[in-house]
Parts: sequence; structure tokens; C-alpha cells
Amino acid sequence: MDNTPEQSCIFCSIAAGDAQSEIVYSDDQMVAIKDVNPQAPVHVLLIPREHNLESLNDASKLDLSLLGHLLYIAAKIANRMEIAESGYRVVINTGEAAGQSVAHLHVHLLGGRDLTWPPG
Ligand code: DGP
Repeated sequence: MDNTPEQSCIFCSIAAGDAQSEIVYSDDQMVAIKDVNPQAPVHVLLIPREHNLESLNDASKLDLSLLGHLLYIAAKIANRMEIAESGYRVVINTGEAAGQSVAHLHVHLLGGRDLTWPPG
């Protein structure tokens, strides 16, 4: 029975290998997967393995290393997927008005096309 946030969280299931996804990078702190509903030719989600941060609003100083790691790996993946030169965007949707739909902190890496500004 799903009785904890982790047990009912799709990103926890993906990080644990219990739900299918296309993994592009993995380490002891995070996994990076292809977004199931891509908004650009490259659309990767960087997902911490731990569920403790439901959004960026939950971050404390204890999370500085993890947050830095997510950004650092985003840049590494951008380089590996050959969008570093053309340009890319790193996005953390936070809360309802920003369109956050999964309550488990995640970073979007988008690239491979011209990205308009301001975002919608
Ligand atoms: P956000 O709206 O910022 O919470 O982004 C959530 C993203 O997660 C959204 O772009 C779609 C993606 N997503 C949701 N469920 C799954 C899934 O089961 N697999 C994959 N690969 N992506 C998912």
C-alpha cells in the first residue's frame, strides 16, 4: 500500500529502478533521464535519489552540495549531448504557478533548438 510520499512518487520509483525510464546518467546522488514529454530535442530531468526535497522551497544549507552537483552534472550532460556550444537552459519549476507537476525536486535540461525568452 502507498503510505509514504516515497512509495507513491514516480521519480523515487525511477531512481530505484522500479519504473522504466531512459537513463542518461546515474551516480550515488542522482539519476538523469529523458523526459517522457520532451519540450526540446534534448530534454533531460536530473533527479536526486532522495525524496527529502519536494521542491526548491525545501532546500536548506545542508543541500548546497547536492544542488551544486545537479547543476554541475547538467553542464556535463549538455556537453555530452552536444548542446553546450549552441546553448541550453536549466530550469527548476517550483510550485503550482510555475507548472511543477511532480513533488520531488528535479532540474530540467533543455536544448537542441532556439529557446524563447521570457518563457511562457
Ligand atoms: P515539472 O512540470 O517541472 O514538475 O516536470 C515534471 C516532468 O516530468 C514533466 O516534464 C514530465 C516528466 N515526467 C513525469 N512522469 C514521468 C515519467 O514517468 N517518466 C519520465 N521519463 N518523465 C516523466
